[in-house]
Amino acid sequence: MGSDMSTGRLVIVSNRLGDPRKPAAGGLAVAVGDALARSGGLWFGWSGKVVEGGAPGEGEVHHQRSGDVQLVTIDLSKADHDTYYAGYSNQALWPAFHYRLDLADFASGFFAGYQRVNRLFARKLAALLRPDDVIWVHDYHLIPLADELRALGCRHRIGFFLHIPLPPPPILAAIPGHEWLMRSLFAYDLVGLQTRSDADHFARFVQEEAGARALGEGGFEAMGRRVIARAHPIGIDVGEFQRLAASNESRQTEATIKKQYGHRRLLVGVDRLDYSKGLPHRFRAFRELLANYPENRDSATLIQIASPTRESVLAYEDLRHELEGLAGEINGDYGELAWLPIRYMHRVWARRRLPALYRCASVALVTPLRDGMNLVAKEYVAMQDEADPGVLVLSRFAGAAEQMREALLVNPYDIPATAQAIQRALRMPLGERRERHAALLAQVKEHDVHEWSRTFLDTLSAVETRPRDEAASVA
Ligand code: GDG
Repeated sequence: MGSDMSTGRLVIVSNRLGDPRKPAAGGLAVAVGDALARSGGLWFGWSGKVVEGGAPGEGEVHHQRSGDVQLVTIDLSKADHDTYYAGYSNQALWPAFHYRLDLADFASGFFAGYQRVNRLFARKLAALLRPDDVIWVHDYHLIPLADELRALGCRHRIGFFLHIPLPPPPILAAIPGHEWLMRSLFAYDLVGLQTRSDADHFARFVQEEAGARALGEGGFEAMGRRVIARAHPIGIDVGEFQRLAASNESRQTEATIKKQYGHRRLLVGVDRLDYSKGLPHRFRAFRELLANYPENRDSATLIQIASPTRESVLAYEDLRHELEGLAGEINGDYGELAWLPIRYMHRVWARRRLPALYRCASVALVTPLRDGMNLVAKEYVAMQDEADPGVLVLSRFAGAAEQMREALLVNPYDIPATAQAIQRALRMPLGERRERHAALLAQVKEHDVHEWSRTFLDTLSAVETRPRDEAASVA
């Protein structure tokens, strides 16, 4: 049987690390920071450094501390970075898991690099493990990590959380080596997915493709291994955002934006510049709004932050050009001397100034074509003035749509219908806005990031683990 987790050290593994002590770190650092600090934990991942000419499958390890937390990072050779990270993770798994097989590149060199780096991570991490550690692995870069650890004799409790969607079986089955990926997931004790529909896809896939037997309550058995796979939707740290919003800088930014755009209606979008986020569709819907509802001309202004990401990958460069073209066209067709319909910013907006942007916007456009969860939807809701809240227009294809039913849900592929929903959001009476917002805010507060990590780790600690000998021999 597995060890008692209450005494165990938490070990987080993710592709990149955050610094849990930095107040504006955001993301995973906030999510797991408390749990890491409480257990004097360890966080392991890639340092972000790429070594030109470095040997594949090797990398220097660095040790740092952040308060009570140990941060251990490893450099990657250029060959490993290009195949494991830019290649298999971001040009095969990312598009395929976002239902974009058309953009996926399954080059065999990518796959070999992915295996090699997971093996490297396992080897370096195994040397640091203590017997009662509990390991929590994050995201698609590291799916086979537990399998590699088990092959080295690791018997720890290991959980995995997939931050991106898990597509339905016919899409998964198109991935070369999908049997291997699926088998790797059975090396975990617990697999957390963002939504019930992702968990359904998992259940169908393992039963149809791996002949798994369902044991109830998300449990499955196949190949002599057992795994529990459940929906554990991620949330945000509402308190952290409230603190950011109360800061001087945030208040000043809010005042500046309000002064500058006082007589306009602001719409906001905050996304990484990724094709999954549906940005060209959003711009087209906004153009349709201006074309079909002329009262918005000279008034509605879309502020779109598109933070740079994965710029070495061609599909991202294409997207950037498409968006620049669209923004230019729309501004050219509709803009006036004193009004530009789209303020498109291809840069990172400081996190401490995000609340101001959310608070000034009457409408948030969160319209991904596919998204694991989408935290921006939750951040926007958390930052609204309860007395006069803005309206969230949310894609039904964001994981968040499963929880946030009171948003205006749209199909982002349907441009006229999305434009209509934006118009409805802009005209929504105060009473309806308050009612919808109150329900959404209660949801966001109840299911915050702390609840997410607590319930995941509680479930992991309660999983009945089996002797590992057979698992090690299967691997
Ligand atoms: C993956 C999944 C899942 C964005 N631009 C800027 C900026 N951001 C911040 C947002 C938000 C975060 O980054 C983005 O989170 P999302 O959830 O929207 O999307 P992904 O980055 O694709 O994250 C996603 C998530 O993992 C968690 O599990 O929800 O589905 O794809 O916090 O505010 N922050 C700053 N400047 C920017 O320009 N400071």
